[in-house]
Amino acid sequence: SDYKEDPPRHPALVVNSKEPFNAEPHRLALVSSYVTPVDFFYKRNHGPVPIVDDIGKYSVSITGLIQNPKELYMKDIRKLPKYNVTATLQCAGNRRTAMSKTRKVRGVGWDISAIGNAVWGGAKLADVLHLIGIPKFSNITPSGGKHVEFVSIDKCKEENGGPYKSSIPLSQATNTEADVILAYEMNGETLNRDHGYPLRVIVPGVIGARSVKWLDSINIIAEECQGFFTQKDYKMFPPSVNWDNIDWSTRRPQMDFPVQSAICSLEEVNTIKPGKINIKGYAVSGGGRGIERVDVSIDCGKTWVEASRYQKTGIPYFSDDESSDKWAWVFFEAEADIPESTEIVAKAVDITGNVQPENVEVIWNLRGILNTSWHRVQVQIGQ
Ligand code: MTE
Ligand code: MO
Repeated sequence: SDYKEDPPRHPALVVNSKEPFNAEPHRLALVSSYVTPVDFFYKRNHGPVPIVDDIGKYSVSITGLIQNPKELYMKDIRKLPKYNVTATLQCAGNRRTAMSKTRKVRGVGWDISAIGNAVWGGAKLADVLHLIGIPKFSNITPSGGKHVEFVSIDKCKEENGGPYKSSIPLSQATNTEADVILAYEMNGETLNRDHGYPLRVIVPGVIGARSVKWLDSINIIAEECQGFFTQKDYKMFPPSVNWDNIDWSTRRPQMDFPVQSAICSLEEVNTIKPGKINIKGYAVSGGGRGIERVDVSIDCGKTWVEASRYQKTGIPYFSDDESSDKWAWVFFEAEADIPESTEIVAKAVDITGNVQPENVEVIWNLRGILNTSWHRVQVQIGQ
């Protein structure tokens, strides 16, 4: 099969699906470094990893509702100012396995590690679009373009063998502050094949599905992308909607990620000796909204203590600190004395006061996306 050409992967990854390849790191590995090493960064593919072997010939075509369509080669993109944006990427399906426990959902099963934080190096999309004559901070082009569609090189069954694609609003694409990047580097190294070599989009603060890998073309279009992943997937439906009564047109494609947190220093069920334990995990919100607070409970959510927060080790994180990484997760940590078997819970609050929902039931949806419910782990006292 085409999967024979897929790149080698780190053996420590938990593989949720082999073909296409979907894998995540173990919980503890995830919080062992603020910038996730490439090898341990979750991999979410919808088809075989495409091969681009002649980088000199590789180009991105920019077409659609613009005056002068253009082919941009790697050298053209590298000529633009280079930015390094530290941004957390999270799959909308992160924590899906737990959502499936209340009622079955459809999709790849993920524990809590379909998320990672990387330094993405590349050109700003706003600069690329400026190069072809679209001013910064545009809402519409003279010919009526309002959305920017990213089309990949890969082929997936959801698109009947066609390429993966999705779109974002032109206003976001041309907003230099939104930091949308065409990345050719990840953590200071050339982007690897699994993560989109030679060029991928990074849309900070938005569900991973919009950050199209293996970029082939950029189309300026009037309506949002009509492809599968924008119209027939990655939409959040109410718990009443099932596969018999679903009407995809009634919901908008998910963009910003809601506030999320998870405990990574413990498994779902743990056996520990009575005494002190370290509760450590990540918290992140969408749209560049910082994390205001992380609350931790060691009595199933009856009482709470505030955890400490940091991005760089040893430096406390404050959501209004100019020097913090706006698009990146924060780690939280709390020490607790556990005398008896209990449930440990974490919930985060972002700067606008959004809080994670208490139960998964109230946000259950048939595609199993956006499980941002309070993260709960069980500890049992034993030997
Ligand atoms: N881009 C292409 N071309 N093909 C894909 O399958 N998967 C998307 C997105 N971009 C995908 C893609 C999804 S759902 C996610 S969560 C992220 O890429 C995953 O990026 P990663 O594999 O670098 O972690
Ligand atoms: Mo995803």
